[in-house]
Amino acid sequence: MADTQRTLIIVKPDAVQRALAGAILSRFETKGLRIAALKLMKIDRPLAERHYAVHQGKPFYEGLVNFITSGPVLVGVLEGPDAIEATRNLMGGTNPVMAAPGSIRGTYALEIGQNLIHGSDAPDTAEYEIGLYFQPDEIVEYTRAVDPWISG
Ligand code: 3AN
Repeated sequence: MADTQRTLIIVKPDAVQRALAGAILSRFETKGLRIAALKLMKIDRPLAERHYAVHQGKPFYEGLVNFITSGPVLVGVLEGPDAIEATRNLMGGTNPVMAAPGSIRGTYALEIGQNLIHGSDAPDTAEYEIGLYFQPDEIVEYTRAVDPWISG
């Protein structure tokens, strides 16, 4: 059985403005992942800079920080077997033009700078990113009646 993991997702400002937030969240739910935390918020510049610290100095960094702070986002923690990789696969590749058909980016997006969704890329980044957005007591531990039919 796969390891249960937690991962951070951000439904980005373009998704909220395009009224795709619910549709995108629904993709993760129907996959079987459990929502362990969720909030609508505006990311301020200091938080965006901490989140995207690894991209500092890259040509797209400034645009990336401006974009993620440009409007409300839905930030969440998803939980489930191999949640990090499962989420990344559902998101599709970073460049939506190349993203797999059927993936979130492959279905709804065309521009790398407006690619709708963020998901942590590894266990250490997931832990770091969850800690940026949530206090430990904001993450809810529970099981759903369907969980044994999804995993276990
Ligand atoms: P992903 O979001 O697929 O994990 P990362 O972590 O490499 O991709 O990049 C973070 C974000 O930076 C991407 N979601 C995208 O919005 C932006 N980005 C990455 N590479 C580029 C690029 N070459 N040009 C413009 N924006 C980029």
